[in-house]
Amino acid sequence: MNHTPEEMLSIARKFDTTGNIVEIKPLGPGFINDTFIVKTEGPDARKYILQRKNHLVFPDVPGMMKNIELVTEHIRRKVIAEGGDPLREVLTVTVRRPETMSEAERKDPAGHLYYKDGRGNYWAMCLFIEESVTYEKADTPLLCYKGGEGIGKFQAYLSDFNTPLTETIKGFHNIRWRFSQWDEAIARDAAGRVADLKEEIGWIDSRREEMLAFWSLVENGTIPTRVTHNDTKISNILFDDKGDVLCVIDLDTCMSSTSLNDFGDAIRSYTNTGDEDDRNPDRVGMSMEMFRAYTMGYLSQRKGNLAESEIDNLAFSARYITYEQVLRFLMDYIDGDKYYKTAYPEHNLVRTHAQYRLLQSIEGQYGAMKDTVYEYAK
Ligand code: GN1
Ligand code: MG
Repeated sequence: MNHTPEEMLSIARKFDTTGNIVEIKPLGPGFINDTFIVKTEGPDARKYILQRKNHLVFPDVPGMMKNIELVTEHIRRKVIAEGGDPLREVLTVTVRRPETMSEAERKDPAGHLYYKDGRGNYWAMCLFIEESVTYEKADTPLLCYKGGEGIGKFQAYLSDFNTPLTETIKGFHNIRWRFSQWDEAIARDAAGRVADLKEEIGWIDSRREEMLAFWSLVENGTIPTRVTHNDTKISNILFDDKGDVLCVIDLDTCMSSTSLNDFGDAIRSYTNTGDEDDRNPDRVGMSMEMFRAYTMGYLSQRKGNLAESEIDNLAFSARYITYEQVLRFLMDYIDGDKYYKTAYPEHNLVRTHAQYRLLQSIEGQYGAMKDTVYEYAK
């Protein structure tokens, strides 16, 4: 569903940019949303990020944008109080130009935060943060340490955030909910692929009980609920040129859940010696050195603030989130590739195999991971 340059320009002009818009170009390999960079010229020229938010994945884009406004305003107050740069250390949402808003949009409490075009697409904009660096992989332990420290700070900023947030994706990291989707996907067999996936389906089935046992601890309150990011892979973090975390981006899934999601998903991403979708599973595995560095950085910020149940399950969260990712890639393959963008027909199956190899590697090093957590939690 492509938009003409004229349509893109007219969409971008709905937002309150400074300067004259001179260029709109696609950016990055996002799996869910379509992202563009918008350049303006003139004395107050700037760059902006324009996104078409995937409303099939996020059914309540207005609610999601309201979450993002609330969370970024909260963090901005903290950044200012610490003497930081509020335009670089937290995302800044670019609001609508008031004169482009309809009466209904003015009445909508989130109406200034998004534009819905004539085709039913939702668009939102934020400032582009200049001189920031992103990574697809973590190549050094220092980068892992810094990434852990950055997410630790992000969670600390939000530790006193008390406004209820919209659940932007139902049951996002709730494995009980994922299993109900999974069982339906298997029964539907929409793409006729189930018969050829006996082995892969077995990987999911054999771990069902231990995953449910973990999630029960969240459901019964043993593991507390906090405001968490829920998508902490390395490419969702901006670093500065000194290697410190500058800003946490991609706040679409920021909502209440367990802080363990953020640790687990980061370990899934930072410690992988191969790629998330590596065609050669022999390249894939968890680097204990990277695990140690990330854990050290994260706990340097959070150790006094986590419950014992969180510390006890920190290492397990990497198994949980990686398992969930295997399930989600495989379920999408079974469904006929409806959720994740794919670059080739078997892409979701390749992702499934690569993430499964990572899961096995994490399981094999689980004892050492727990020891490392306790070492830095002291
Ligand atoms: C998606 O949106 P993005 O590319 O940061 C996905 C994550 C997955 C990740 C796998 C909303 O993240 O949950 O872990 O791909 N986001 C959503 O790379 O489903
Ligand atoms: Mg992202």
